[in-house]
Amino acid sequence: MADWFSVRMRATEEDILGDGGRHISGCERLVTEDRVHAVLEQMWRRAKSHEHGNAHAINIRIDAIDSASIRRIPPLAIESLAYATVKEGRAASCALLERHGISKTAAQRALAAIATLPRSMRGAMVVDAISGERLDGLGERGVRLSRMDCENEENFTKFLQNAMLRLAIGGDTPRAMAKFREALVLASKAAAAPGYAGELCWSDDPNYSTGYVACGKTYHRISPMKEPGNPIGGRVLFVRPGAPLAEIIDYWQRQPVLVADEFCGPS
Ligand code: PML
Repeated sequence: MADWFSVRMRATEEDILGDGGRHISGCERLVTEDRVHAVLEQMWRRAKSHEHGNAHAINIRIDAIDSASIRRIPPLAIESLAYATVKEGRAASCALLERHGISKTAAQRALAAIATLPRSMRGAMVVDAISGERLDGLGERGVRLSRMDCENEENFTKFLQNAMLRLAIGGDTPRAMAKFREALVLASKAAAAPGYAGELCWSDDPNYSTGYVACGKTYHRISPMKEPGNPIGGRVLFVRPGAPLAEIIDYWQRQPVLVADEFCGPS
């Protein structure tokens, strides 16, 4: 059995305000030993060339993972929706969430919470799917999902490329492909938690206006979710009222998860 390693990167700007420094970029991988070196190199390049600025500190942490502890899950199904304006994209996101048991109040509060963030968060806000109250109490840090990846990089890439062809998502750059890939892995892991209700997310990358809503076992890629040039993005994870919050957060942060190869046939 191959040995697996969780590799995590977090890059921050200089800590001028004494609060740990502004988050610039992060990355989470779970790979076999033979791929650790290549992943470290990708992380280094990403941290050094981010549109949010120059990284002052780059933290990389590697943890050995017991392969018997890894849980294998299916990826979410993929759909794509395109609109003429941000207003329409956000309205469609709300409608989708509402159709999957998230109240209008919670959906609208989540949209407003992301849109009015003063700066990027490291992790996600966890929100009650009915009241819209934020539950994690983790402030600007939020809940960072960790220890996740696809089981077979080559097949997963083909799976994503097939989905892009099927949905006529054209012209995407390698950077956009990487964002889509990472977001789908994260959203699939998030969705496999007990008490999970859905997710709303868009990127803080000023040049990337596509976001997504995950609900009903589907990743709905939606564009545009923000105006070009806007550096504010974020992620809200909705949980059902009374869901076991500590257990869910522990699963999101610590449980090693792979999107299993057996589910990554033609999408
Ligand atoms: C992020 O940067 O964390 C959000 C990425 C959103 C990706 C949307 C997509 O391209 O499917």
